[in-house]
Amino acid sequence: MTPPATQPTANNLDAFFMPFTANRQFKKNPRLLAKAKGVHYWTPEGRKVIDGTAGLWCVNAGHGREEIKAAIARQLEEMDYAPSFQMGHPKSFELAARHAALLPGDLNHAFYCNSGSEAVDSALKIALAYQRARGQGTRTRLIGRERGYHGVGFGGISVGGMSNNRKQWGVMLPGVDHLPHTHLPAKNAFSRGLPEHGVELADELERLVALHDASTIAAVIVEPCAGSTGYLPPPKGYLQRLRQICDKHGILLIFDEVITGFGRLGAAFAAEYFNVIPDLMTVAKGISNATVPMGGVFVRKHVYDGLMNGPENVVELFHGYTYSAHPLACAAASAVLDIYKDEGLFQRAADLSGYWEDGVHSLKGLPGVTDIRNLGMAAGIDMEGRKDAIGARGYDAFVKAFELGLMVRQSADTIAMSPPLIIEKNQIDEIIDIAGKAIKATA
Ligand code: PXG
Repeated sequence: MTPPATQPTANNLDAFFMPFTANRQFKKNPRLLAKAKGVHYWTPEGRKVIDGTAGLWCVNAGHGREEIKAAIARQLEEMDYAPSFQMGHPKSFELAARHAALLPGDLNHAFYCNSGSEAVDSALKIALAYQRARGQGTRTRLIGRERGYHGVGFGGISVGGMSNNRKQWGVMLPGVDHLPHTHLPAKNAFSRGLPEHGVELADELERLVALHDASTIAAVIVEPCAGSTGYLPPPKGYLQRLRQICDKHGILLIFDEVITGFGRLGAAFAAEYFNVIPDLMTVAKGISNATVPMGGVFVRKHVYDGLMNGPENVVELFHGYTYSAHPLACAAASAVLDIYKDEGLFQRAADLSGYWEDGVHSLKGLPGVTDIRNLGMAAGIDMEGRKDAIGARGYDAFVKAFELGLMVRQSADTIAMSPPLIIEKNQIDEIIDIAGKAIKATA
């Protein structure tokens, strides 16, 4: 028998059932990436593409980092795998202590998993288990937010608020409600940084408490800045208000920092940036610079302690993954922390964010651009869509940008950009230039 070809060729793209992709459209005209270094990708034909999205908001320290590669290789040599159920390996404890030291407030325990979706479902389960352990077992309701993205597990899509990610799956988890989203273009269009209007949208949580009663609500989960839906920084004072209402009613606050964590806002975490400490925080992506899949849930002392209340010989949380704290992921995550620290990348992001803001807002006035938003090293650009074809212009702009040598993300007719934090000013100029051309070409 002839062995199967190893090179992707025009006639063997069929077997891979691609995630979040129009498979048939893609396979007719594929966009392939074959090599990456620094802030660039190269296609198999050798065409250079600047990475305006840090992969999928995850390669914060840039591609092909030798230090991470070396750490993973060393770990693979030493020990490929060890279980974390009733066993342990040193690097997982070391990494958790390092994360605890980096985290604000008393967020000082780390639960590890392999993706943002797992982090979210783990956090929701920890929240429910905690409420039960403290004698509040009637608190089973979970509150998310419209336009929220919390990954693709059943918990995550239930609290999530993007209809395309929900409508195929029926009723999902019962007992979930949603806060309204915070996108108010009529009042806040072209805000630089935090939008002025909308703090009162946090009070909608009081309305949900009045409706359901606090005794039925376990937790609220929000992204500090909604990412996937097209980047929506929170209105001024909004997260602080949510924190106050949660405290008042004994509701846990979960920040999904899968995108905002590890430097995107110019601080280690959004919790630090906003000085609002959630009870639980979910992370992934930048935790390992996307080299080895990894996610995590960081929990505050009272949540961890609250779960340590039964007999000492009984498992406190019947939850975990074969690959929780995988040695290769821990080695990578530790090397990434060294890079973030040694290169001062979070501060670098803070220092560059003004230049980035000026750059993205220079696109105001291009045909059909209806809003531009930014915070830290990310931005969202809304474009007027085509009549009866939601998302068609956004898709065309994404393809055009790729043809012109820039990778952006598209959500309906919104373009999102979030470059690696090692980006240089002249490379920001290049990103803005190409994004502008792609927007113009698709008007
Ligand atoms: N929470 C948030 C806030 C996310 O942004 C997840 C959870 C899920 O992570 P995993 O690792 O399970 O994918 C995410 C993921 C986009 C895009 O285009 C964003 C994500 C994933 C893919 C695409 O904006 N975010």
